[in-house]
Amino acid sequence: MKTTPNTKTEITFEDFKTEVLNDYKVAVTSRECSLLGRREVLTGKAKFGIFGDGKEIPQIAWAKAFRNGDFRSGYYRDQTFMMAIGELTIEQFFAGLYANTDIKDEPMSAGRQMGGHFATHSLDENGQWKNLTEQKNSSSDISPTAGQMPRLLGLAQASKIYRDVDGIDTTKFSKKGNEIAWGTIGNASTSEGLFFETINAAGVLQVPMVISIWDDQYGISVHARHQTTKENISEILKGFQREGDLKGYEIFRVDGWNYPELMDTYQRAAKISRTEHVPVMIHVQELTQPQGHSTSGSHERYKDKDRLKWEAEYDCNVQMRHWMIANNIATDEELTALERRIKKEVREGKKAAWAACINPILAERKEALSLLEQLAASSSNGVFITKLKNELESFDEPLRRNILTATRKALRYVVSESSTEKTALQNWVTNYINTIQPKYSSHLYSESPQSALNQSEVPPTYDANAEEVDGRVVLRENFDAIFNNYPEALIFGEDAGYIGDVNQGLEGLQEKHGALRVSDTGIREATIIGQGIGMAMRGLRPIAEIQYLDYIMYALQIMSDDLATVQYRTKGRQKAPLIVRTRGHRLEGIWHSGSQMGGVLNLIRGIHVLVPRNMTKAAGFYNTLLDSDEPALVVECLNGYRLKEKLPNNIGEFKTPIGVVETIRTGEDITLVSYGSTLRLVEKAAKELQVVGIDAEIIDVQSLLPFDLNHDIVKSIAKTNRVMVIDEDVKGGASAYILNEILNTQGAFQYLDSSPITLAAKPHRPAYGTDGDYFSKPSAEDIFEAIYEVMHEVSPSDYPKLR
Ligand SMILES: Cc1ncc(C[n+]2csc(CCOP(=O)(O)OP(=O)(O)O)c2C)c(N)n1
Ligand SMILES: [Mg+2]
Repeated sequence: MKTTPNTKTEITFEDFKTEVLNDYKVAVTSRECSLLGRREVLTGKAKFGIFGDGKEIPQIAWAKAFRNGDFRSGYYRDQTFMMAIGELTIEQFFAGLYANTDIKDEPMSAGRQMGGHFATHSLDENGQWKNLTEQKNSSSDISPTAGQMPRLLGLAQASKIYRDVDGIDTTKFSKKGNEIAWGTIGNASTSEGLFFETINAAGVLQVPMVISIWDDQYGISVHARHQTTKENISEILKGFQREGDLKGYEIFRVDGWNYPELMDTYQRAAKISRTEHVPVMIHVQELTQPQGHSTSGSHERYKDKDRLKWEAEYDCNVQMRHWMIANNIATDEELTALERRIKKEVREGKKAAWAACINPILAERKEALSLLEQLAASSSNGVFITKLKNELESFDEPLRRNILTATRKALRYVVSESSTEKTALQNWVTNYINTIQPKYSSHLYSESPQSALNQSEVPPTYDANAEEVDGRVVLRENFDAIFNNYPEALIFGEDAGYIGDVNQGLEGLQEKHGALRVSDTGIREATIIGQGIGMAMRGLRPIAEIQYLDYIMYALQIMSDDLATVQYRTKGRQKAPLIVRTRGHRLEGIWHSGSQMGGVLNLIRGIHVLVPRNMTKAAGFYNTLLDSDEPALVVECLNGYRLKEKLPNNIGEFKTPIGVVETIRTGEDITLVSYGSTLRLVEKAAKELQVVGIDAEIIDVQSLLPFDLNHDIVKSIAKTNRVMVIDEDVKGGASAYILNEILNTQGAFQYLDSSPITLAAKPHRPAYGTDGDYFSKPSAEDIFEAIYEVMHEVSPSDYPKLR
């Protein structure tokens, strides 16, 4: 059903006619899918529908300009484009609507995302890169409006890096950086900060990005007058237009119902962006939304009669039809016949998609029914079990939930019976859950051989007379090795380039490795992450630097919504192994010593969260991560750059393992669990406790996500029978997360002789100054006293009250 790309320069009128008719066919097919899709939701076969109706013709024009190797970062209106590039069939469209969990039927997300969220496969079934230059690529969509923008920046920047940086193996990723990253966004979503941040950054970076704005004057029910100054986004962005030597954008405006003009505009846009690496904006105006926003409402509620009348007339498919007739491309009768054929084709495709979705579930139900029948015959509670069986049998369109509800409830009726039928059903249920659960839960993290968990530790080694250097020097030497060893690695962030980061961990490296690989960015945390996501999706190994942990809040949304879900939402068919480097915890004042680790941990499941206690550990994490295919956040200790560390002699080679804790002090009386900057205070307190006869064991968590995969903490508690978790987040934050892991995952409660305790910071932000810190976060005295108090409870005579 694809469109033919516009490559020929001279074609006959017959060729031209065929091409235009084929374009119209794609547009009408897409529209029929939208119309029938809506009906499928309203009749209950599908849960929710959001479609591409009213935006068909510009997407046909765009598809013709889109080449192999190019990338899309768009949103839910782009179904016609996906069909036109040959990446979405009628059956696949409906498979998405029905949430078919088989990736062969539903390649966009294996049923994990609602329909209208598109993707292509960058990875094969083993998680290995496909050749992206030989296929048309779409990064996987997310629902938050404008959330596609930061990633778009990185997808475009990758072309620049591939074109301008020497030494990278580009085979699977780029042909001389000639790829365009194409973005789409709705008119209303341009109100989001992420849109403006991305537009500015792409203008600064001068990357091959073409952003189309689908303007239908509305964002659900809210009119442009509430969304956009002057109700016109390209009008207010005029200042971005490039002029002479002043670099900027090329900006086009075009009506969305004008087929020939759209064709021309997209070809011109592509040429400029591809050859000159200039960002282009195409404001596609006068679009419509024939069925309203989604299946959740009707647009008659907020559009007046005049608008509805105008929309019917200027429907882009209708206008294209007029144009074809007026230009002798087809007659009304021919088009009517074509439309009828397409209707039938879509109906048949829909039917096939439904069969593919429901048949496996019907087969599973059949098994369950047979087991229930046998159980009923053998049980004294047969009547009740038969009732469950009949209920399950009565569903015309059963869900897996129905199957499990019936079978699991049936087992309750035979709890005190024993029979082979019962054992058979028990085994079936367990096996069924084990088979089905991964359809919904796999691939939160990489399941490929390059998973970070498959990387083994390589300890740092030292010369006998190893030099003691500032921690930041260990990092700098290691980053230098990384840029030598991995030509595809690059780092960028605020002050990361010219001065080599605010703590000099990159000192001199821009001069050595070039301003494209060690670079300064604007102050724009969300798009710094977006740069990383997009470049990582195209085979580069970006390290995005967020200057301080406190400011990761600006980036957290995109880390949570986009980066953390890439593998999961594509069932392992896309990846973005981005390393996010930041520094945090204890320094000075409210915004330079935050430790909002609980929030971070809970929001970015899907990204590893690593909290090295010193710079050697941090460097080892970077080395591990570069050999793996997963995203991670590394939080360096902000107060550790000037502390002395021995310089290893295997810089660039030693690796800190992920998900492994380290016991940094052994003891018999209590296990202290902590991480990062707080550890130094815990160590100090432990030394002081030794003086009063309390022997504490200290464990450095190092890796919060994943957490202590070998369950070493519970082994320590089995010895000490007591545990305290200490950190500088608020109570209920990361310390609560850690305690939950220790008690619930590791089952430590059975070894405890004292109540488990968390010692954390005050609930307010940390106050400025040394005393501000002392009275806001756990101090060495707080830690000492809290542990002493535990031991006082154990033996008041040995440890009399301190105060
Ligand atoms: C961050 C965020 N806020 C709100 C929503 C709910 N929402 C979904 S679509 C939409 C309107 C988008 O309008 P527009 O960008 O013009 O795109 P259109 O649907 O008109 O093509 C809204 C408010 C969302 N998905 N994400
Ligand atoms: Mg809109």
